[in-house]
Amino acid sequence: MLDRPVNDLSLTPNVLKADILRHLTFTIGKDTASAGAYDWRMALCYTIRDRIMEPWFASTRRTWAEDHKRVCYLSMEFLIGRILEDATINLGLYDIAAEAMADVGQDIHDLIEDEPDAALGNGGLGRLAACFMESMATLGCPAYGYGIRYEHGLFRQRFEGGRQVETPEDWLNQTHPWEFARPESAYTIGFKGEVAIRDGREVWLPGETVTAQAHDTPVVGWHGKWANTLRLWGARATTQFDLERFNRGDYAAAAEPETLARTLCRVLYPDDTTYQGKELRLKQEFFLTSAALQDILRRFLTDHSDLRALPKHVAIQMNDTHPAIAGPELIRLLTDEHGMAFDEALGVARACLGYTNHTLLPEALERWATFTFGNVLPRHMQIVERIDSWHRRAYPNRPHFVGIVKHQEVRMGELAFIMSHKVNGVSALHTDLVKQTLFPELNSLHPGRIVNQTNGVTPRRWLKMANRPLAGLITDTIGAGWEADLDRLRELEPHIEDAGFRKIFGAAKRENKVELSNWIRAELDVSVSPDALFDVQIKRIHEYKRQLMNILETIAHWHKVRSDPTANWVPRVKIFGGKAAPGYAVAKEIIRLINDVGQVINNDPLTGDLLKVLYPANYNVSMAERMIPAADLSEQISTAGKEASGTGNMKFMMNGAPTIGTLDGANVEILQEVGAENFFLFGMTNEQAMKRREDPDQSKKAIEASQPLKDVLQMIAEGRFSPEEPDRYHALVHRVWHHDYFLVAADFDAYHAAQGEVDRAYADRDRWLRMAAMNTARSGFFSSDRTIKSYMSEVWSVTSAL
Ligand code: NBG
Repeated sequence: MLDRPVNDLSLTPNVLKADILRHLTFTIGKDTASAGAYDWRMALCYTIRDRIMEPWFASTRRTWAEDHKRVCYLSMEFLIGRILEDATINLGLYDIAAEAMADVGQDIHDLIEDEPDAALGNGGLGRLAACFMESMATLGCPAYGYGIRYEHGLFRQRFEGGRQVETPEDWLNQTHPWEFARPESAYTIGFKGEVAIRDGREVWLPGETVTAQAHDTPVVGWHGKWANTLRLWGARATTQFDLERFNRGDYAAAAEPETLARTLCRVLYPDDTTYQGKELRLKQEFFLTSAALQDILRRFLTDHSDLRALPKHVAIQMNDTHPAIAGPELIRLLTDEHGMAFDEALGVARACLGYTNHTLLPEALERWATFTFGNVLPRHMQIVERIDSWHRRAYPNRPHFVGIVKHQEVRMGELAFIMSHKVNGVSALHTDLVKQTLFPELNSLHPGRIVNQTNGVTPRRWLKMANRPLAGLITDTIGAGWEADLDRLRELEPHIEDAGFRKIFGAAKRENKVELSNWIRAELDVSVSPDALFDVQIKRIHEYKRQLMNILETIAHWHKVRSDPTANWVPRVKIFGGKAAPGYAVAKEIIRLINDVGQVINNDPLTGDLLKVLYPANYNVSMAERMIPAADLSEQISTAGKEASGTGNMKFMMNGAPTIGTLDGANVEILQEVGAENFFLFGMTNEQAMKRREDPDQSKKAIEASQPLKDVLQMIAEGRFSPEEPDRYHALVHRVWHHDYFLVAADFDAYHAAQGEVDRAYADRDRWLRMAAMNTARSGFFSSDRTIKSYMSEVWSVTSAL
């Protein structure tokens, strides 16, 4: 079915073509004879961008005219990926644009592939922020996303001899056609210095300053009905270039202010689960937060005068603790700069602020040494102490060990909690654990403050755009409109009984698998059969996500196949994707092991096409869009209690890939929706895992009891996968035997058995197709539209402006 342009029904390919040619000439400065892919892509981007202006301006005007309450989403990460295709589809312009490009001899696919992937995030947390921006635009929820315009996004990954090598990402080397620089929206951000008393009031006299300058990118929702702004801050030197010093020959000193500015927005910290005590990171967090809050107050004050009314007009969401300095900074602005009394300012700030927790891993909960914190933000240190003593007085039952400042550290989780009117977890299980294990005391002091908001993903990008064959089948079967009303996928269920439907469903999946196979051949020079079972684990490499268990099980499977290669095995293609934080040595060893194992297995003539192990480098959003639609099996095998939610799991489900997984994060809710018969559940629960860890010999016992696992570890230890360096993995093997905190050994047999069950199910084509289709049909709950509606009513008290 053809997409229709949504704003302008008279728009034809010819009209669009004229625009493209006009941009090619006047914006890009090229003629058709000399234009390359880059030029054509730019011309197309500007043409599409033009069509976003009208809904964008209209949305802004409407928000102001109606004085509508708005959401400000503060996040250190926005993992947006490519924009061209997504925007074109949301505007209903895809078919017209494809035709217009074909008319000038260009393939729109090639142009789409030419766009750099904006990787301003590490993983789930950043991609969630991007899905939320799209859903807020789709739902007409007035919103600003506030982030940092990193010069280098997440590093680019290469493999050298199987090892991860990082190189800088340079997405801004080319013009980024979607953004508008707003030099007039600039704010001074201070650091360090001292606090003085002036007229009886504290004033902060920063020792260093930089200027935050806005860059706006419009985010358009489904059918172009609404568009919001993603405002990313860049930094520039506040002080003028010091000509005097320069003339004296003191070049380095003359450039100091520029260096600070440049450094601030240079890199995204490549780490999503371990916290690094870097002063620069704290400065980045404050830079983002202060710029956003100053912007929020400036906008508010253009047509209001009473700052006490702020919570009626803005909801500010802190995406994890990274912007948790928002509490003290908002208090500082309200008191020091606008003269409000402390207690009143605290009340106003708390009524505006909400905090989303994204992880229970203790190493990811930010804490700053009071020395560092007080040095970088001396005024905020005072305010934090004042918040803490206010809280202690207001809640006299507060146990002595609870508080923001403890053991000479500022604890950002506690700060964010105390300064928010709502705190949320990101899946039902995670939220329970936040209540019981992370903030039990604060939870009982503030009953009802912690609420659950199960994550979701945007079906426009992850189904409509990424999986055309399946999206087409869905529209043909239940009609248009499901894209913005994903519960309607349930209407597919009765059709699953129909063999004809199942056949087309299978054909759609196969089409995606053929495409992925072709890509794999081109990228990795390995050929795989599209009829094999595509078993995919793509996510950050972390011990708790247990890629190690997956590769150990792969070896066990390989061993079995080798012992009887002519038996009736289900051919498998094991696909891995993901980056490890550069400083995370164990994760990097796991990457190397996967690559080493792949080398051996992929060249084993005995197993041939029965088993392949693939690990394309530099996993990112665009690679996910390619892999998820082609996946048969979704690996969600984290140690129970460790994955807060997961969002990849939801994308696979939508695209008709059943999950093999543990009772962790949103898997629990996926299982509930799809039913046990359509999910391969295995492994310990969180309670069992905690109990198991009490036994110091638990992993040893598990290995002794499992012949397959013992054999696998033996093979690795003997250097079967690293013959040139047999003891390469001694430390890793030793870890599994003796320090297996993530319970790889203890869950291994259950996982191995579940994989056997997967093989049996896949061998029965009809059974498999039913399972796969059922996953799609029951995935409606995981639309981020549902999540955002729930935030709007339960956290933000914001209504749709549509
Ligand atoms: C991640 C969790 C995921 C979750 C995303 C989005 C961080 C700190 N946390 O399980 O690990 O899906 O957040 O909520 O990146």
